[in-house]
Amino acid sequence: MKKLLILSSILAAMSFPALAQEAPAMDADENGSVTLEEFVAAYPTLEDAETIFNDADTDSDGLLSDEEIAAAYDAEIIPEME
Ligand SMILES: [Ca+2]
Ligand SMILES: [Ca+2]
Repeated sequence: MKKLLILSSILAAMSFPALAQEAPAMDADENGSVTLEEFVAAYPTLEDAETIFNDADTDSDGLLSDEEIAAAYDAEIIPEME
């Protein structure tokens, strides 16, 4: 009975990760930056994903930082996640 209670509180905690609302699920390996591969994986139906990625990657280092992603959302370069 006690084990069941612990399990359900673990599951409840996992269902509500902090910042889930803020951080897009693009950074699959959660290393703080998004590669083109991760970007494409997050938007499998997006046409011209590479072009959009390069537009969003303002310092052209091949990675999207949190700031670049936020700016790209603001500029509507990246469509809102469904
Ligand atoms: Ca990553
Ligand atoms: Ca960049």
